[in-house]
Amino acid sequence: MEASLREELMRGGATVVGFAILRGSLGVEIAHLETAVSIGVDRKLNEDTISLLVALQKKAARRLKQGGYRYLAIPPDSDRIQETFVSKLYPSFTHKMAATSSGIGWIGKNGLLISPHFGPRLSLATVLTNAPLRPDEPIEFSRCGDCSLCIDFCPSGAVTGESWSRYKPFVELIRLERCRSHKNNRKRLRGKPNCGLCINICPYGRKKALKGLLKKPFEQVVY
Ligand code: B12
Repeated sequence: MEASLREELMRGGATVVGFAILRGSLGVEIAHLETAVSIGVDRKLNEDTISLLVALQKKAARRLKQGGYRYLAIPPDSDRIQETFVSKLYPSFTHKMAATSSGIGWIGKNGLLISPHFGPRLSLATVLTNAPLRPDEPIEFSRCGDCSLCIDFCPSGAVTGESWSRYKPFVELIRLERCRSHKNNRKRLRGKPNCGLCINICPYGRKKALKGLLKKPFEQVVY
């Protein structure tokens, strides 16, 4: 089922799809759905991306339902939906956890899921299920190395420079208050909160080298 589900989602517009077992990492309300289908789309987290991610989740859900399995689609932007069951799951669930666990990438110094091929430009959604999907290999350590571009270029000084690993997953990577207040200021001044410099500056997954900063994109660098 893994191969055909992955293929269907990729045909539907997913950039990457991974499978993971999240045993021991889920809250009690959802612990019975310990298998994750993690879906990444290489776009900005705008309305089109959200609609595509939601459509892909529906495809996955339909497939799982046909197979007689249970599922729960955790929406990409569920913090905007108040007072629903999924909106209350944040303390026990994050899309990034599903993505690292299914080998899609690691958590970079910029606090974002970084895919070796697409960098931090993926937006994420997850479908949890009790289907016995064979898991992919998790990525356990950061591959950011000595790179400090996101630290140097963050306009609010929010990136701490700490390194993520699966064994120290909640280390403070981003000073959230600084990131939030910068976004709020942008919203006040420009009408939109988007910043995204820590995405744009990341050399992973860039099509072109960063002129004067790096000789070649990181996707060609082997650690
Ligand atoms: C609240 C929120 C924010 C807040 C706080 C951000 C933050 N860093 O926590 C604010 C408003 C500041 C924000 C900003 C942005 N956000 Co935001 N945000 C969210 C939201 C809704 C919840 C995140 C959250 O609080 N989770 C709880 C905390 C505790 O977990 P976490 O930090 O997300 O993830 C940790 C765990 O997953 C853990 N982990 C990883 N692997 C494993 C494995 C195991 C076994 C375990 C136990 C743990 C573990 O490590 C992670 C880092 O500590 C998510 C959607 C979602 N539900 O996931 C989007 C999300 C994280 N945001 C996203 C994006 C794109 C952004 C922005 C780039 C938007 C923009 N253009 O400005 C910025 C980036 C800022 C930054 N550098 O972090 C994307 C990230 C995509 C990616 N490639 O990583 C998400 C996933 C939305 C999506 N559906 O794609 N965001």
